[in-house]
Amino acid sequence: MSRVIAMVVVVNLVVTCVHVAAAIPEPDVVLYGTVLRAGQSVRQQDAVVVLARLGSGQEIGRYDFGDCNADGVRDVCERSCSNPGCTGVTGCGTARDTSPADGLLDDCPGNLYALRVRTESVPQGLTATGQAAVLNLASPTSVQILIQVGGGAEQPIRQLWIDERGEIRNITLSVLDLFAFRNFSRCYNGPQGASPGGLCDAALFSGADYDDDGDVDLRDYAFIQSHFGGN
Ligand SMILES: [Ca+2]
Ligand SMILES: [Ca+2]
Ligand SMILES: [Ca+2]
Repeated sequence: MSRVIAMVVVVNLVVTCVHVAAAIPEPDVVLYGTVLRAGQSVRQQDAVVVLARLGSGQEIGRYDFGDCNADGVRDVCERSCSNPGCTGVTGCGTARDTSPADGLLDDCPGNLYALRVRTESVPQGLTATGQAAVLNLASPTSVQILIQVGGGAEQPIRQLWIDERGEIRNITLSVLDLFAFRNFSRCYNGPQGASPGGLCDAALFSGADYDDDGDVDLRDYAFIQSHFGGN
């Protein structure tokens, strides 16, 4: 009897080991660039957060303009303990701002966002963690990019397909408002069309390609309509 129990335990252990074999972490995909809100660039220390989520809702990336170095200390306090609400805050007044001395923390990308999106590969026999975009050329992972302003509700602002490890992309993100529609109009060039140039630079074109299929067409217009944030 005890031998049978021992065998069951061994089998269970083997099954458990196979079951929990997790995916292989891969280099993050990095999105960077300007975030536009009402036609203006969001600036470092503004209360704006950019997030990446899987279809399940799982967060797989976050960039907080208010804590751009992600050290848990609001950057406005990191700059100076005498800023409003910063007296006595641990870590206040410790920011480096010398190269250049421009009022922006040195260890952050100026007034740009830099959103690191976690990725993983899942060879046969391993299991996706659900905490990262799975890399699969035949079936790219759909990732939603959202924006949160002033601690309010998250608003979808872009769809993204991820299938390449370590990719770095310059994309102008925008709250979906009338200014986003204006930029869409500048970049609109129909299905499979390339950027028309002029006022539509590469980052803006990529930003107006809301469904991430390489063109700026009426499907992208439909994305603005369905996620329009007003004004
Ligand atoms: Ca900080
Ligand atoms: Ca600086
Ligand atoms: Ca498109």
